[in-house]
Amino acid sequence: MATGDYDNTEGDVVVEHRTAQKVQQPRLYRVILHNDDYTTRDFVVDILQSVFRKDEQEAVQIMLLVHTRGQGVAGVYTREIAETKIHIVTLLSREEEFPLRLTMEPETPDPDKDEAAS
Ligand code: TYC
Repeated sequence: MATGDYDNTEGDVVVEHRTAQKVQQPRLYRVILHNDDYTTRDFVVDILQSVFRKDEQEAVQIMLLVHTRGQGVAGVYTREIAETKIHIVTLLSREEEFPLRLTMEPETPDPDKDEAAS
């Protein structure tokens, strides 16, 4: 190969080094906390700190938002983590005989669904 032949005009074989790589991002889900009249504010702030890893200030903010608006986002996770957190909080809540309810909803679109198709 001619030295300095960077434009490959002499017809040398050029090896393509790029590799086709498509990394699928995991689908994310919002865990929604629902208001009720019986669960104590302290319990909600506690689980937001211990299960959803919020600091006290953010935990109080989320609790008050749920209390006034009816629902709010406790966190965004992959499906299994969201399900596990809902399960743990529901168990802790029932131990205290609170009716606290949590649901989850997709944050990101289903990658298997063709968005162009209607
Ligand atoms: N509304 C409850 C009360 O006044 C507090 C509360 C907040 C309950 C958020 C549930 O998800 C909830 N004790």
